[in-house]
Amino acid sequence: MALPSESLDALVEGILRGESVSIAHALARVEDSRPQALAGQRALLARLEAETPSAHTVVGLTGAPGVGKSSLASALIRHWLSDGRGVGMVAVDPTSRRTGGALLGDRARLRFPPNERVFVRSMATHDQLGGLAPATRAAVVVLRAAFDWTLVETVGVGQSEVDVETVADSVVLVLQPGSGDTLQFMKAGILEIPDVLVVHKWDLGAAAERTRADLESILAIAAKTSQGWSPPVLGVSAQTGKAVAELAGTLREHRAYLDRSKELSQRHQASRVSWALELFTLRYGTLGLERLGGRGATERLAAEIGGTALDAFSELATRAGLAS
Ligand SMILES: Nc1nc2c(ncn2[C@@H]2O[C@H](COP(=O)(O)OP(=O)(O)O)[C@@H](O)[C@H]2O)c(=O)[nH]1
Ligand SMILES: [Mg+2]
Repeated sequence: MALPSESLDALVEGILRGESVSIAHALARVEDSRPQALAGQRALLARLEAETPSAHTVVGLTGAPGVGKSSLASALIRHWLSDGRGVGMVAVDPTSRRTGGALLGDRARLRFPPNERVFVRSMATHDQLGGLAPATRAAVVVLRAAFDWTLVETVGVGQSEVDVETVADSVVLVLQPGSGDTLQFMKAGILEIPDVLVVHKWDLGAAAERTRADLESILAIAAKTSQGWSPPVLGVSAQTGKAVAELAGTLREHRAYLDRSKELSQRHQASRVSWALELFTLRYGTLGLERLGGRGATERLAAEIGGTALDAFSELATRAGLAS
């Protein structure tokens, strides 16, 4: 159901001011997966995309469970708040077998005083195809309209349903001392090289230094093919606060690089296309894709259609003769 236009105005204004009540209301609307919710979502999304301040940045924090992503997010959020910036966060836990305790731990780590300009949304899914990814993307659109910085925490290294690079402007891979498996993956070229690498728990000493040295030797090989931005490796500790400010500075620099190189608009376009495709595949499956000539053709079509990801999704459904 679409909102009357005055209510939509009030909702969008509340979000732009970073008001929790408006943000929570909008998140509930965009997370509604019923088909009849689509029209209202399209209107809201179009308004938010048009009015999102251009300076916002979405940062993906990814890495294996336990490396300290939530703790690092908390430290970054505190840094940004003390710098007068507002922060939104989506913490995604796509693994169904994790205990409730782990999630509760995250919630404790990510608690802030109610008067701060911060909004944290935790998302857990209990099955593999829970529609988690579209909800994450939609939440990001709401949060980035409200705050300068939006963090998305996902369990990375290939297991995640949400490909974090299709939601984030900057991707930070968090490793801890002894991250042998991840390093092997990188060496084998299985992992995409993220924009920033963090060797976390730097307070652990020599083991952290060894991990950084291993990482730098892998990157030295990869750097020969990279152009423009060389991913820096930072030794950080959320526990002691070491290099948290440096990480925030690096994220600012990466954002400036994205602007300069025009990569930002390319990433936004890729994100729009992958979201439209994901919604379409979720709703209509291979039958839908076949009607449009297969996955590649559907993707090209989505890229040609203007508007938001939801507009593209609706248009794809219409062209496939499947719109309800
Ligand atoms: N030594 C050390 N331990 C940390 C640091 N940050 C977090 N931890 C611990 O690492 C564990 C996992 O942290 P968490 O933030 O939940 O990791 P996540 O699963 O990646 O989100 C917890 O027991 C934290 O107390 C750090 O900077 N140094
Ligand atoms: Mg976590």
